[in-house]
Amino acid sequence: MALKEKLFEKIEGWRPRTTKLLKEYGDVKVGEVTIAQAIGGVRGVRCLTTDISYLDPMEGIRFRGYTIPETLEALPKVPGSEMPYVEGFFYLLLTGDIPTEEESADVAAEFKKRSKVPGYVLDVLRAMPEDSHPMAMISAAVVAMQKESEFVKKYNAGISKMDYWDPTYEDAMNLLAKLPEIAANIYRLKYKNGELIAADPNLDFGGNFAHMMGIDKPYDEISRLYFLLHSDHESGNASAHTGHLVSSTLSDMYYSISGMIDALAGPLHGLANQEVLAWIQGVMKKMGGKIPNEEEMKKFVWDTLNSGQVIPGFGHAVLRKTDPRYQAQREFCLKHLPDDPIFKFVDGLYKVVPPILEKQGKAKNPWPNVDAQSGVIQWYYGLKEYDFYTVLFAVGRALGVCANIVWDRALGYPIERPKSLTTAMLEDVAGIK
Ligand code: CMX
Repeated sequence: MALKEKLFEKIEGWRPRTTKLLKEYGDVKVGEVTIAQAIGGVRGVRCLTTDISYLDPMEGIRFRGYTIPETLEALPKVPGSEMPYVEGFFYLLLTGDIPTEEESADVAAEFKKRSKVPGYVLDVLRAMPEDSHPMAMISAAVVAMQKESEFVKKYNAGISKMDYWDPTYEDAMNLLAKLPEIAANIYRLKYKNGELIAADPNLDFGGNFAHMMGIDKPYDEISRLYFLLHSDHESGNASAHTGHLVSSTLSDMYYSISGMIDALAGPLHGLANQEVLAWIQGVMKKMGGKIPNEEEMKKFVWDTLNSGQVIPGFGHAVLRKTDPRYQAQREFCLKHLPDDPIFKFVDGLYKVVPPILEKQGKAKNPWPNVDAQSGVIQWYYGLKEYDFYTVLFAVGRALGVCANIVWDRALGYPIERPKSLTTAMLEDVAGIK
């Protein structure tokens, strides 16, 4: 069944569940909030709802109930490729169903129809200072397209609340279809003398992105894997939550995804993937280009910690085990680039860092996250400009956040507005005189 039709069927089936929970069980308690949580970044407070993915602290992410290996196994593959269509994966995120080959191809055709990037986006990108960060560029490119929003047009014409999901879905499809070209253009503008490569209408989302980047096979495979792995991590992480929060005001998809990108650009979140490579390069420079041995690595890790910095690519707010997104990329490396020196370095860190973080006794999770491994693969296949890495994360994350926002509208989630307390009020709650 075509994506939009299937989505509507799912929405109609889902709405009574949300309405029943709200109307009949609205007073049932989900949990309590401690002072540590009110001060400490709302960590662990269960106060959001999403059905697109769920993050178990020990097991890691499941997309619509499927683990990463199950997702990769179940989805229809691009012909001649080991990896699934990103387009089919978006079908899964939106509907919860594994698409058939035909349904996957339908979404690919829909994206193709909507993929032409307006000329003014390039003008905006070209007008930005040469030393603009690629994340600032993609955020600006997305928000520049805000005037295209179908939601805004329909809202201004007086659409019913029950139908908000429809133009929101249109905005999601229109925006996602353009992201590979926008991202590749940013790369070519910034690092390849502005020599852009035209899209190939015969290629899928991941394949076309690799083509427009100007990087040979198997970079198309990495792109598909990368976009899928980075898509969603339930809705409390900073980028997904920002997208949700912005859209909860009925701001459209363009504003929401631009905000999502801005949150992802912080070094404690998506930017950690560039930080990992920068850190490794820094160490190698100090070693005169040589890969440090285990003892030397331990010293660099302690030096970094003792200078008050975090070890990028390690730790997580929810996970308490090695991130399966790290594992999936590690398996790719073991298969395709087992002897690469940077991979060996990162693999060495996998042995060295967790016991040190445990000994230091601060990080609740000493294990590597998705960002520890992702730069290695990019570097190996020729993408050495590591301040571009988070843009790849952003294209992937947009898939999950767009799916979430369409469902937020479908289920009528209200404007988000947690309650603040003052320090004095917390002291009162604590019984401090
Ligand atoms: N290196 C050194 N110290 C770390 C650490 C790391 N990798 N991870 C956590 N800690 C420290 C924290 O800074 C904190 O120290 P203070 O008490 O001095 O403030 C303490 O351990 C407790 O933190 P936590 O509860 O374990 O972790 P948080 O939920 O507060 O933060 C995260 C999670 C990811 C921001 C943190 O682990 C970190 O900074 N990691 C390095 C950056 C990184 O890889 N980010 C990417 C995460 C994945 C993503 O979103 O892309």
